[in-house]
Amino acid sequence: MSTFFISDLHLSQSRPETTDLFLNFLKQEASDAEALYILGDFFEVWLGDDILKQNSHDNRIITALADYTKTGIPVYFMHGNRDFLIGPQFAKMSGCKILPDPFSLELYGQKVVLTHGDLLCTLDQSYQRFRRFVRHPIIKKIFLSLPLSLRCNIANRIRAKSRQQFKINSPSHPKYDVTLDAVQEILRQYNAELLIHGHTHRPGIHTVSVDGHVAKRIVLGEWLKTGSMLELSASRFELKQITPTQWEPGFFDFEAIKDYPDFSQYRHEFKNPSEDPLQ
Ligand SMILES: [Mn+2]
Repeated sequence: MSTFFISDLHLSQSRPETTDLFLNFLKQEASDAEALYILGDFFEVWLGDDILKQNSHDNRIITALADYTKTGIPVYFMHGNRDFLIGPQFAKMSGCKILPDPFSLELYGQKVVLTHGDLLCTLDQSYQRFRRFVRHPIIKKIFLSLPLSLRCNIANRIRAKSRQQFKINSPSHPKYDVTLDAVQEILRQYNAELLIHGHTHRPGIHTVSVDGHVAKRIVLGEWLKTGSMLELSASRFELKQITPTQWEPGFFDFEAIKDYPDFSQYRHEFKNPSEDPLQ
């Protein structure tokens, strides 16, 4: 039995292939998971639970999650910067349990800390200020009380501004990645041996030294035509690529998949448990 972690699916009706990939993932790869953790930016944008009444795309996903959680597999959901307005109605309908960010737990004897990842990008101070502002309970309450058209308008303006920023600084600019200080601090604060996050779209497994101890940082990748997931069990962990299993006309794009990073390098087997730095 193993636990699955995903993030940064950015589900939206404009990218139906990613939605199909996720719905298929629930039925296939994740069908025998012990638990599924979704670490934020599950949706491209979320303007409030009340829009569910009029959005068939999002309803399809919620129904699939509800069917999945009804099988007895718990799904834990953490907010990302794009879907931090997901609220209790979503949780009730989907059967997901919402976790605070960050969240720590013990899994297979290891102390693990989970976070979406934006909190760790401490070089981007203006974003951190913006984050604190928009997540203030009063600001959230005011925003959610606005008419939907106005909420869309505000969200579009914010996105246009962030696209503009990307024109000035390329997405590979260090300010869009985590800082070593923030990583060490969160590992120290939770006394954790393993940190799992997404957000940066830079999948990988890193070793971090914290006060003389060795810890690991696993970064989940974004979902496009293929997906990224971490499978964690008592004896191994693997950062895997998820590919569409069924050929559908106009959907399975070999050219796009060819360019995707090779995930086989992220496979780790613990032949001797005592050699495992996480044990
Ligand atoms: Mn994010």
